[in-house]
Amino acid sequence: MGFFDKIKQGLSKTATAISQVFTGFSEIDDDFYDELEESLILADLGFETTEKAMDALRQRVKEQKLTTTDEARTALREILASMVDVGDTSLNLSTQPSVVLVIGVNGVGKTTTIGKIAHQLKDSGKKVLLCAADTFRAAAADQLEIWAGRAGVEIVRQDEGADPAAVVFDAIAAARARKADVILCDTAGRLHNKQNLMNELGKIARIIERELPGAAKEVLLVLDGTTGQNGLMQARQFSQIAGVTGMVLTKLDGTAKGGIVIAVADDLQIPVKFIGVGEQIDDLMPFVPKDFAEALI
Ligand SMILES: Nc1nc2c(ncn2[C@@H]2O[C@H](COP(=O)(O)OP(=O)(O)OP(=O)(O)O)[C@@H](O)[C@H]2O)c(=O)[nH]1
Ligand SMILES: [Mg+2]
Repeated sequence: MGFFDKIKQGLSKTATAISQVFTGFSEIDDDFYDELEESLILADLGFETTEKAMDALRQRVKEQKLTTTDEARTALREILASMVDVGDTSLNLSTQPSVVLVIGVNGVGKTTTIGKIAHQLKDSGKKVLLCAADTFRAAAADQLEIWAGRAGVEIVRQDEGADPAAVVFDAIAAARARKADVILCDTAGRLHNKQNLMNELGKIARIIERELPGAAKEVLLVLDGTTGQNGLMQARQFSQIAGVTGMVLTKLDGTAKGGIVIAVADDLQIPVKFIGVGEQIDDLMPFVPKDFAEALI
C-alpha cells in the first residue's frame, strides 16, 4: 500500500464527513461555508487553522469566481497543502555522524518511531546507531534493543537509572569509533511541565552540541495523532523549550481525525516529517503535504 492508500484508509471517517459537505451542496453559499467550517473543526484542524483556511478559501472563490463546490474542494486542497508545506520534510543527515534526538510525552510512539526510522535509514545504506537515553524505566532500553534487532542496527545502552546525557556521550564516542552515519536517540517520555525532565533534555542537547559542534542535528517531536488539540498544546510547549526541527504524528491508522497534522504544522511553522500508520516496522510514511491534503479533503 502506498502513502496515499494507507493514509486514506486511516482518515476515511474524517474524509467521508468532509466529503459529504461538498456533495451535499452544489453551490457555494453561506450554508455551505458554515457546514464546511464545522466539519474542519470536527476534523481536528483547530479553530485558528480552520479560520485561516476558510478565509483563504473565501478569498480564492471571489478572486477566481468559483461557483461549484467541486471547484471549492480543489481550491481547499491546494490551500491546506500549502499551509502544511512549511519546510523541508526530509531529515538533515548531512554530516557523519549526524544526530536525531526523539522527544515527546509518554506513550506517543517515540521508541517505535525510532525503530521504523532505523529500518528505513538502514535500507537506504546508512550505518545507524541507536542510543538508549531513556534510562527512566528498566524496560525502555530492552524495548529499544528489540527494535535494534528488528532493524538490524547497533545500540548503545547503560543500566537503568544512568544519566541519560552520559549514555548520549557514550553513543557519540561509539559512533565515532564505528564510523556510524546516524545516531538515533531515544528519550524518556516527559511532561512538558515536569521541570527536572525538561532540564535533562537541555543537558542532553548540551552534550551533543559540545561533542559534535558542527554536526547535523534534528530534534523530532513525536505527537500522538489521536490526542487531538492536546497534541497542539504539547507541540507549542516542547517547541519553546527544545528547538524542535520536525514533527512526527503517530497513530493516524486508528481513531485520529487527521486535521491535527495540519493544525500543528500551521501553528508552529515546523514541518511534519513522518506519519505513523501502524505498529509494524514498515508503518512509517514520509510526509507529503499535497498527498495528505488530498486524502483529507
Ligand atoms: N496504531 C499505532 N500504534 C502505534 C503507532 N506508533 C506507536 N504505536 C503504539 O503506541 C504504543 C506506545 O509506543 P512507544 O513507542 O512505546 O511509545 P513511547 O513514546 O516510546 O513511550 P514511552 O517510552 O513510555 O514514553 C505502542 O503500543 C506502539 O505499538 C502508530 O503509528 N500506530
Ligand atoms: Mg519509549
